Formats: sequence, structure tokens, C-alpha cells
Amino acid sequence: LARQQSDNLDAAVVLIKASHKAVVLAHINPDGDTLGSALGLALGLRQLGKEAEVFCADTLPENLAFLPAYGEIRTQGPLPPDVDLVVLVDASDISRFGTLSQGSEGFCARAACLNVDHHTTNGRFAAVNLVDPTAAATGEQIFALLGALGVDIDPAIATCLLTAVVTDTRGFRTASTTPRTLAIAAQLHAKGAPLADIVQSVYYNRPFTTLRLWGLALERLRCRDGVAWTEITLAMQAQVGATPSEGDGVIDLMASLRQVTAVALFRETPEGIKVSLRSTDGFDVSAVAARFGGGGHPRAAGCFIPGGLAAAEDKVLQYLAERAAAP
Ligand SMILES: [Mn+2]
Repeated sequence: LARQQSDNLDAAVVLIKASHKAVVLAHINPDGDTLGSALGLALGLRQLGKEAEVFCADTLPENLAFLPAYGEIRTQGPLPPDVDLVVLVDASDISRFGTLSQGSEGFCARAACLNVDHHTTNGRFAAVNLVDPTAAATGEQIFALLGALGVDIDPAIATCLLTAVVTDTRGFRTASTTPRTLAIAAQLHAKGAPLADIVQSVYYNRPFTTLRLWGLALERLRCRDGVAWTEITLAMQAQVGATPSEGDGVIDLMASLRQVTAVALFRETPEGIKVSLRSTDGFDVSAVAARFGGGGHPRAAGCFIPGGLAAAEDKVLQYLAERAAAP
């Protein structure tokens, strides 16, 4: 596996060196890892004299507005027609790029296509796939890639990549955090990434409406047979005036529960139900998410179920109970 990964790194370097005009795509429902990785890579590519733009077909989180070049992110397609490299970061599946992935067979046929990702469920959909499930964040992989390209990690790139690592490890608290994660974070900090400012912006910068929404969600918290769950409805969001992404932190609060096997958050959208899953040791929620067409990591995964809230809860909770009871 290590051999294959270094071969892929060499292939990625060859692809990038041959390119002149790149686009880097971040996934929908963007987080610090996808945006930090995409921006860090784009800044590195520009340092090598290439044109590089970041696209993300979704609303961008305001608490990441401190990221260098955040204001240049394009939130709508189409991609420029003369692009010769497309890099897809932090997503296991091409549909995670939303409207940008429509006609994606087209852009992958026309341009060199590179996927950099750390999800175990990655479908290896690009010509070259840098997939490393042992990386705590895609930002770790981008750090290695920029190193292989000979890019000088300046304070702007360091800020992007440290934000990626801090957010995906929830402040170095996940089991995915390794000595390598911490070593990379230390190097990024030394290169000028302001760790305290990043933590402040990401974790201590919440709108009043966010905590009001969390309060409503926690009021509905239930637990049965080691599985805790709650929901956020459109009516709850309207009641406090919160946007859909303000419910994002609820799953982390739920994961702090003791003596549970798994936790599930069900969020109502006009199209159906977004399900977020987290688990404690040994229980693989990515398999549960995959059963419903989603994916993720063994301890953090998600899926989308068309239809109403009650039906989605019944299906997922029943399947979770079955998996949890299995030897
Ligand atoms: Mn990630």
C-alpha cells in the first residue's frame, strides 16, 4: 500500500507539472478541510507559475472567511473551457461536487483529473487517485503533495492547511490524529499559521442563533439501546432564524455522550433528510451510511434519504440497532 501511495504521489506530481491552468474543486456543504486543502493547493500551484482557481458549488461558511484567497472562491460553474487539470479534494464520490459534477465525465475526459482524499469509501473515480485513509485530513496529503512539488510553504498556504487539519481533527481530538498529523501541524505553525486565531475563528465565533438552534435540538435528544439521536426540522430553524449549516455542530455535542455506541442527527431539508452519524470505538458507521447511499469514515459518516423525517429515522435507527446487535 505504501508503495502504491508513493507511485500515486509521483503520478500526481507528473500531472501537475504538465499542467498550465488548473481548477481545484471543493465539495458541497464545505468544511475547513475541503476549503483549506483546495485554497492551499491553488496557492501552491500559483507559486509554481500556474493559473489556479478554486470552485465550490455551495454557500461558503462565514467562519472560514479568514482563509487566504477565500474571496476568490467561485461558487458557480461552469468551469473554464481551457482548463487542463481538475483536482477534486476531500470527497469520496464525484456527486459531492454538486452542480460542478454535472458533465464531469466531460471534464475528466478533457483535462487531467486528480483526486486527493482520505475517506475509506473513496470510489477512485479520477485518472490519478491519492487516497490515504490514514490521513486525519486531506490537508495532510496536500502538505505532502506540495512538498513533493517543491513548493515553499508560506504563511498563507500554512494557514489554509493548518485550518484543514484543525477542523477535521476537531482541534486534535479525534482518534484519527496521529504523530504525523501533529508533526505536520507543528511545521505549519512554525511556517506562520496562526493556530490560536484559527481555533478562535472556527470554535469561538458562533452566532446567537446557532446556540439557540442547538438548544432546540438537544431538547429532543433521545437514547435507546446505546444509540442516541435527535433532529433539526425546518420549523426549528425558522423559529430561531438559523441557516441550515448552523446545525453542523450538534453531532459533535452528541458524540460527547458517554456510554453510547453511535449517535445520529437527522436534519430536514426541502428535498429530504440529511443524516449525520458518529460512533465510538469499533462500530463502523460508514457501513451504515453506505447502506443508504452515503459514505464517510468509520467513526464519522453521513447519507441523504429522500422523503420525510419519520421514515428516515425509522430506517436508519432500525439498521443501526441491527448492526449494533450483530457480533
Ligand atoms: Mn476531510
